[in-house]
Amino acid sequence: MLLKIKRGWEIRESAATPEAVYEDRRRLLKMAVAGPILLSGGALLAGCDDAPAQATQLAAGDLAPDPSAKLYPVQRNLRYGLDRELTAEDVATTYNNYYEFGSSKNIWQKAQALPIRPWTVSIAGMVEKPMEIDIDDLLAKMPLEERLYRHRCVEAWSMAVPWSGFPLKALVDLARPLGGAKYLKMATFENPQVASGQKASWYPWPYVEGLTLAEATNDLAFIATGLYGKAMPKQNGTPLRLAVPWKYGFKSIKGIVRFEFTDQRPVSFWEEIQASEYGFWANVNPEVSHPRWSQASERVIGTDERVPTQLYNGYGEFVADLYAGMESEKLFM
Ligand SMILES: Nc1nc2c(c(=O)[nH]1)N[C@H]1C(S)=C(S)[C@@H](COP(=O)(O)O)O[C@H]1N2
Ligand SMILES: [Mo]
Repeated sequence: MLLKIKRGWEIRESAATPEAVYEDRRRLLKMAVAGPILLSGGALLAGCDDAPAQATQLAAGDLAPDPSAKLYPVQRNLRYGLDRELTAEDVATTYNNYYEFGSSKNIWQKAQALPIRPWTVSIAGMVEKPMEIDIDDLLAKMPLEERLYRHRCVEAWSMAVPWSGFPLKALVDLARPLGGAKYLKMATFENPQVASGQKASWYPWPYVEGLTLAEATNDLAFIATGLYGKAMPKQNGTPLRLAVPWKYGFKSIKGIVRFEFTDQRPVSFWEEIQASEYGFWANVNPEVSHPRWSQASERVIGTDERVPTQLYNGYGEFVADLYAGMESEKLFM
C-alpha cells in the first residue's frame, strides 16, 4: 500500500498553480472587501449564498496587511513530492473547515475579521524555560521552506497544496522539552467576538490537538505559515497551522497560540465531542471505515475525481516506523 513518492524534480511543470490564478484571487479578495455590492459579485464566484450578511462583519481594521507577507515565497524542499496536481488556489482557500467561524465550508469571508497582530505564542509545560514569544520574532528564528503536501479530511475529501512554513521539530528544539515530556498539546486562539462559532457552548473550545513527541519531531510534521508562496490566508489558519499529512485533517490545528509539553495524552477537540468517531491517532487508513462512512476513497476537491485513499495517506515511508509494536492501539480512527 505504500506510495512511491515522486521526487520533487519529477513534478510536471503543469502541477504548479499559475501565478495568474494567484493574482485573480488577490483581485477577487480586494473586491470582496471593498463593499457589499462588490462583495456579492465576488462571493458568487466563490459559490457563496449568504454574502450580504457576512459583509457587515468585515471592519476596515481587519484588513491590515500581514506583516509576514515579505517573508514569502520561500525555497521549495524537493524531498516532498506529489503524485497529483496541486489544488487550485481559489478552491483551497474557499472550501475550508474552521469551526471557530461556523460549521459550513464557506467561512473564508468571516475569517477575515480575525485580528492576527499582536499574536503571542506560549511555549509552556514541561520545558526548560517556558516562554511567550511574538509571532514575528518566532518566524524570524524558524527555517522557512515550501513543501507540497496532500491533505486528507476525515470527511473523505482531499487536496494537494504548497505550504510554506517550518518543521515542527525546529519549534520543539527551541522549546527544549524536559526528559519526562511525552506529548505536545496545541491550542487555538479564543475570540468569540469575531469567531462566532465559539459562541456555541456545546463545543469544547478552544480547539485542541496533540501529537506524541516522536510524531512532533518526525520530518513530516510541519507548521505551515504560508500557502501558494504567500502568507497564510486567515481561513487556512494563519499565523500558525499544523500540517501532519499522514493523519486525518482535523489533527492539523489552525490558529495556534499555545504549545504545551506534557506527560499526559491530550484529549483533542473532536475526540472530546465524539471519541467513538475521532480518536487521538487518526492515521489515514482506507481499510478502517469511519463508523458512518467508508474511507476507501476520497473526492479530490476542485476536480470531478475520486481516487483510492492510501495507508498513511501515502506517507508510510516517513511514518510507519512510528507505530511499530503499537498494534493494540486504535491507530486509524
Ligand atoms: N482550529 C481549528 N483547526 C482546524 C479545524 C477547525 O475547525 N478549527 N478544522 C480541521 C479540519 S477538519 C480540516 S479538514 C482542516 C481544514 O484545513 P483547510 O481549511 O486549510 O483545508 O483544518 C483542521 N484544523
Ligand atoms: Mo477535516
